[in-house]
Amino acid sequence: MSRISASRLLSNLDELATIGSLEHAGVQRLAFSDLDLEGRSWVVNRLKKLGVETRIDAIGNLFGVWNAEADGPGLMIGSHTDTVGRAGRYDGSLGVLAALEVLETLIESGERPARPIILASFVNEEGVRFMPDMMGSLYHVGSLSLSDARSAADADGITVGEECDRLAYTGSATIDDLSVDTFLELHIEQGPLLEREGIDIGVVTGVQGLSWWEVTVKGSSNHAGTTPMNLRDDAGLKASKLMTALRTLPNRIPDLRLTIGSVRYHPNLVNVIPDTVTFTVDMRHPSEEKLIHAENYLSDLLSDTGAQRDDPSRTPGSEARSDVSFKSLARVSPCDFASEVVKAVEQAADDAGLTRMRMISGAGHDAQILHRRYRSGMIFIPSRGGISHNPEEYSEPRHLVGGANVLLQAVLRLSS
Ligand code: HGY
Ligand code: MN
Ligand code: MN
Repeated sequence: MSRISASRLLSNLDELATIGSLEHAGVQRLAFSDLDLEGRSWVVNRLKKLGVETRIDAIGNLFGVWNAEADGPGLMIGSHTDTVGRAGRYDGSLGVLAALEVLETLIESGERPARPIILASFVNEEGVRFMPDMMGSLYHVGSLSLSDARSAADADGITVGEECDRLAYTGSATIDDLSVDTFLELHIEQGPLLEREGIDIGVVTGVQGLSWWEVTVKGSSNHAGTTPMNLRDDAGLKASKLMTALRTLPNRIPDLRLTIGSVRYHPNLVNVIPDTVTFTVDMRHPSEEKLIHAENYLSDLLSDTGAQRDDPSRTPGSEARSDVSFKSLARVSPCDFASEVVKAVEQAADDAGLTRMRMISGAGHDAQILHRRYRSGMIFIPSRGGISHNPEEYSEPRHLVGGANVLLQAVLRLSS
């Protein structure tokens, strides 16, 4: 059985992790930043050294096209190299570098599969600076227009379009000539299940749904010392009550995961009562129906005056609040991956002599978006302690190499 080069994959992972490495630990390559471009350029250079044609599209997605002359429809493998604020070195990068390693192994073998193989590195999968997340793959499948993507602005009002123009980040290429019909993504699990079960490979059958919201609570700022407590209109107090109430949703909706990960106060000063608090809500659920249920609860909770909420006879949303506004930042439905791709991943894990189990993904991924256009699937490897989006993120070399070998075997199976 052909195998990837373990040492080359591991040294590439180490090398890419030096781009954006943070002083104490971790990596930061926020989408559409200089470091993000440097990370993408590193991949472009490696592809060029391999003699693989590189294409950049209008939002900055990178494609490495090999074996384009083959007759069959294209098979796409990849992930993302942008990261969250204090990231580990494997989230996204493993999928792109394992795809690079598969290409290099296939080229070295001298064999020519029956279809073009395309490495993909999608821009702004994380969505931490510019929303929505999975922006590059949403654009690629036609779910997000270029103008909407370019007009997304960060907290300082800088837009994606401005950053793309400043960095000369984009191109005009497409891969439409390759009639891609399959996408496969290798990714770290970012959760505890595989490690807990002692299993090498997660055969991902689908991804849970995601619903992100931004909530803004208004009050009036005033002097912290002179203003009696009963005369305050404290946005901070009102926001904390809403946050506490929102956090009861998972008790009402089993398997709902709700996170309030970002809270911004204004004017954010020690001796001033805040007049504005903006916070985000990240909700996830494997069932579309339950996710909608959670969204309805959220909307009722945020629309109603506090007093009424305790009254069981109240009609939800009966009295709109003027001091609370909220908007959806991102929304992706749960998806089930193509059974033939799931099967190919299972067989590839067996080919590689690795243990495997079926599971759904707790985290959102580009594959969840590519699924709208191509039959898609994912391969997971264990994350130590289930930790991710954190410099402590770690996967053992044997699992990194094992995952890449399963990707290689799945590519061979899907392109025979
Ligand atoms: O948020 C997520 O689930 C992914 O890591 N972007
Ligand atoms: Mn990721
Ligand atoms: Mn991530």
